[in-house]
Amino acid sequence: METWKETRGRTETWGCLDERVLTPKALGVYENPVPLTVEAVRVRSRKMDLRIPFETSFGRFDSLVRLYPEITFRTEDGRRVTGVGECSPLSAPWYDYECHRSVATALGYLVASLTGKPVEEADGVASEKEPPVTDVLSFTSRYRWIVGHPMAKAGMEGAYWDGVARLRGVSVSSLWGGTRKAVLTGTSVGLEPTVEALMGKVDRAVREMEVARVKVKVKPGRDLAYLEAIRNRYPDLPLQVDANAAYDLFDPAHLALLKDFDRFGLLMIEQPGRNDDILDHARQLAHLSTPICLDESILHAVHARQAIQLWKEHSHPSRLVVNIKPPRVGGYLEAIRIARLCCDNGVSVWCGGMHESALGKTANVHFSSRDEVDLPGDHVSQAPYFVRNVGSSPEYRRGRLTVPSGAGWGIEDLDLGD
Ligand code: OSB
Ligand code: MG
Repeated sequence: METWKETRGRTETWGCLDERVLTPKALGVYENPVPLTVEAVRVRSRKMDLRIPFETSFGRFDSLVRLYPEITFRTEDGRRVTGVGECSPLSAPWYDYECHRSVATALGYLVASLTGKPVEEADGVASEKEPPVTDVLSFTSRYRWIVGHPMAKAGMEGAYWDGVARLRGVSVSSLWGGTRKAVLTGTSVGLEPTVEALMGKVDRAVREMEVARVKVKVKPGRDLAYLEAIRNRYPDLPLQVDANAAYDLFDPAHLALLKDFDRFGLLMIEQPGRNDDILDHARQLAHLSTPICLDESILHAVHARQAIQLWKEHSHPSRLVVNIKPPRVGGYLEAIRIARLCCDNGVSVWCGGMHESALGKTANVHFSSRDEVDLPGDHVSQAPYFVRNVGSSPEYRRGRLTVPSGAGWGIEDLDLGD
C-alpha cells in the first residue's frame, strides 16, 4: 500500500522506504557483482587525545577512543583484499546512547554475524560455510537483525566499501557516485566560558583558516552575547549554531531566546530541542525565520521522510536542514539515501562530524562529494583534531578539502598500529 508519495523531485519516494526504494541502483551507487568471501574480521582500537578539549551543552571531553573494524575478503580466484572502517562514538552516552564501550559490545555481534559463529565463540575467523557477499545490501543484510547501534554498523560498512574500492583500484567516492573533486568545509567551535575566548577561536577560523562557514555551540545563557560579538566583528560571515538539545521547546523563556536568534541572520539553528524529537521542532519553531537543522533526531531515512512531511504541514521544506552523519544513521548507503530524499524535496543537507580520526573524516569527505550535499560540513577543527592522528587528512585549502582519488579511502600513510 502506498501511503506517501512525493513527485516534485527527480525520484518518486514511497512512505515505506525499505530497501525496495532508494536502492543502490536508483542512487547511482556501485553494485558489486563479484562474490567476496569474508575470511576474517578484526577490530582495533586507539585512544586519542584531542588538541583542543571540546565543550558542548552535554559535556566536555579531551580524549576519545576510535575503533577500526577490518575485514579480509577472498575472491573466487583466491585474491585477498582488506578494507577498514572507523567507528567514532563519544566516550560516554552524551550525544546518543552509544559510547566506545557499547560500540565494542555491538561490534562483537557484528563480527559474529559476518563470520557465522555464535557471539561467545566469535574469534574473527569466519566459518567455512558462510556464503559470499556481493553488493552492499547482501553485506548489511548479514547484520540487519541487530537493532540500533548505528556507529558500530557504520564502521563495519566502511570496511566493506574500502575493500570493494581497493579490489577495483578506485576511490570510494567513485563507487558512491560522488561528483565533486573538492568539498566545502566549515568548523565547529565548542562552548567557551567567555566571549573573548570564543572570539579567539572564531578569529582563527575566519582569518587564518578561511573556513567556508563557522558553527558555534550554544546553550541558554551562552548564546545571545556570544552571537552579538561574532556579528559585530563579522557581519557577513556564514554562521550557524548547534544547541545539542539544550533548549526546552515548551519553555517561554527558551522560545524567546530562539526567536531572538532571527536577528543574527544565521544559516540554521541545529537541534535546539530534545534529541529524540521531530514533531515539536516542526510545530514549536514554525514562527522562526531561521531554518531549523536536525542532527540527533534523524537516525534513518524514515525519520528524514517524517521530518520533510512535518515541515510541509507546519512550515516549509526550505526551512528544514538535515545534518547527515554517516555514523549516526548506521552507514554510508543510508546517508546517501537520506541525502537524495532531502534533495528531492528541497531540503538542504550537509555532513556533520563526530570528531572522527583521519579515516572517518576522509570517509565523510567521500560522502560529501555527492552532489546532494550542498552546504559546508564539519570536517576541520581550529587546530588539528588530535595530538597524533592515524594518517593524513585530505588536503585543506581555504574552506575546501580535496576528495582523495587513490584506491579505497585514498589515505596513503594510514597507520593503525597492531
Ligand atoms: O553535534 O555536531 C555535533 C562533535 C561530537 C558530537 C556531536 C557534535 C560534534 C561537533 C563537532 O559539533 C564536529 C566535528 O568537528 O567533528
Ligand atoms: Mg550537532
